[in-house]
Amino acid sequence: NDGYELWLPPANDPAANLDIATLGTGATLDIAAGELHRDLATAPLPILLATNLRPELAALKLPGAALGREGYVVRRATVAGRAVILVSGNTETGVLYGAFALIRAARTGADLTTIALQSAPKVAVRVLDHWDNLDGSVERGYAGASLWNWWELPDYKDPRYTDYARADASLGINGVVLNNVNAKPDSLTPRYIAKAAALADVFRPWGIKVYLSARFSAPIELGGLKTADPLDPAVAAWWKAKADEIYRAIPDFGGFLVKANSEGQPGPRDYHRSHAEGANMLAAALKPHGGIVMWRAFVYAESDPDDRAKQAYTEFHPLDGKFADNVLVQVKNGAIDFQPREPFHPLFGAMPRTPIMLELQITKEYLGFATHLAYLGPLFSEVLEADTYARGKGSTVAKVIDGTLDHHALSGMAGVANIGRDRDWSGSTFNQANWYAFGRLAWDPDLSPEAIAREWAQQTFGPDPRLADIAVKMMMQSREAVVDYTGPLGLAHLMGTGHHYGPGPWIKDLARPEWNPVYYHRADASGIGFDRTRTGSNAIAQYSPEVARRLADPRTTPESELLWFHHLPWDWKMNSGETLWHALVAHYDQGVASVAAMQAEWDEARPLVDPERWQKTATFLAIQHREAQWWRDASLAYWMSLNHLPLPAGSAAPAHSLDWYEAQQFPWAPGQAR
Ligand code: BDP
Repeated sequence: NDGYELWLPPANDPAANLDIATLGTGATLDIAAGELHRDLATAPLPILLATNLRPELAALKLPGAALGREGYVVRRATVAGRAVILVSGNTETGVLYGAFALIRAARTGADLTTIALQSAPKVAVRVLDHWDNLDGSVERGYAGASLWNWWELPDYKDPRYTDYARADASLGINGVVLNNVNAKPDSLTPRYIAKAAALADVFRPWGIKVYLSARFSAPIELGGLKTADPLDPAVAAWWKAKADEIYRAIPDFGGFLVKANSEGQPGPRDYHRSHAEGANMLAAALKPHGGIVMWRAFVYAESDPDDRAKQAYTEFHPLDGKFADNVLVQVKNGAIDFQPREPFHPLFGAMPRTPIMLELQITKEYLGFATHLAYLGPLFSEVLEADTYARGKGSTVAKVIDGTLDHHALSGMAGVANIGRDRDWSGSTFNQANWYAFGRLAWDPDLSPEAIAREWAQQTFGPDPRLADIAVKMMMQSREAVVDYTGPLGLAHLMGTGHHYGPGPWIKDLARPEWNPVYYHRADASGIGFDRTRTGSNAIAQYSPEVARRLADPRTTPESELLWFHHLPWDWKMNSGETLWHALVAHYDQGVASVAAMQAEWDEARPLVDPERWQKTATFLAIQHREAQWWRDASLAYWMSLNHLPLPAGSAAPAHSLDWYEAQQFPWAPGQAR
């Protein structure tokens, strides 16, 4: 088993001969029926697929409005005198999602004779952001080359595109941004629009819309204009014509994703215009066609000497209420950059008049690439469950981004994809779970990451509960292990330069201060941590007063975020009574020990898993163990060079000197920006 079938291995039972019927016809309805034939081994009753609109179903009084455009009902019903399992929704897409829910239920051991499912997505725009370049490379991708074969498109539509769409649709993912946020203008040329249109044709019956990352300066590069100033009428006209052109090729085009004035990308600030003025100009071009703009708030400027963690808020908070109604502001989970743990971004809850979407990173840029096992469900849920207190207790990030807190119909969640052309799509079996968890949480941000892990494991490995138990146990400890060996107690951004793999807490000579790990940990002989309270950068003031009050005092700050918000002496007494230094060392040791525990657990799974997936995972865990040790040893060697403290009794000395760790080099690492 090479993992190609993801969590949807076909039942492969031609004898099953299931009785599956549809009322009416349609491409999506046919796909839904096909999926049930493909994936279900048995069913206790005939299965009937139909939209609620069918007169045959009128007597059933199925929920209508509650399902919205994409929700479904799956339940026993009697239709035309026959007992069936009915899969229904207001649209064919709803029926398709219902079919996948039925498959999921069957695969996770539900009794189909009593099945009664009803669900509608809480988030409207559920997109994967592919950071795929037109040259076939993937920025921060660790699973091979880009899935999109731009060379062969639009003529050849690799069947793999359909398999990809199946996987997305099985989770309810309804949008795909095809190209890197660091966008090239070429993706907006007629040649590439035709290629995007070919992919859109494949994805459409699976309920998936195509979006493009747009380079803000394209009117100059492609249109020959002198400026990309959003208030210049010629610029606005260029974008309007471009949008019209795209919609002629892709009538249901989703819209643009924009990274502007960030890390060298052009944007409205180049013309002294605001992000809102830039976004609204694009939004106006898309509006007549029903398209949206996803405008990223990931900005930090060279010219701004303030704490990097504050800059996005400083820039975007004053713009609340200034964005057009088809703009979503896309905010990363934390204020820095997809670290293994970050406190929630202060913009959540702070812009009530603007729909804010959440951006998560599924690809593990800062969590050991594809080789380390880190199940991200707990990371995703941690931010979703975080309470912003924006409208009092219970104002969770989930409620901000699903639009319920501030009554926005437009809502969204984006995940930076971890998908490439590797046979197993995501570089490892367990990385598939991160794609899965993102999709499930985008549908329902309140799902439990542990429940998601279990349903993923059962579908991926088969129904044996012993195996699912082992997999879930490993998964649920895995992300914390990475936090422990890379940056415990709120430390972050301590990685090597460029590739972002491996430890580099000593790095201090990069051109911009905030690129250097020393900027983030601020350690010296007397202490460690970034003071973001009133005596420091006062970043905590960007949170609601309730949250800020808790964060102002190290005693009431969660220990997991302690050094993110506070600079403390090495002998600071933790709540446990031990010193900060000893607690820090214990976390590093725990990180390495957790990986060893995962290895032992996976050994137990050996008789229960196919050899191919077992072996690859076992090998990767061995790499992870070696590198967890490296992270721990290199970090401790560095901290000790500053604090000159001995290690607590029982904690082993680093294997090498600090010089040795500092001298380690990578000639090449996958996924780097080019
Ligand atoms: C950073 C990545 C960089 C991306 C950037 C972004 O290192 O490659 O371009 O995020 O999100 O984490 O724009």
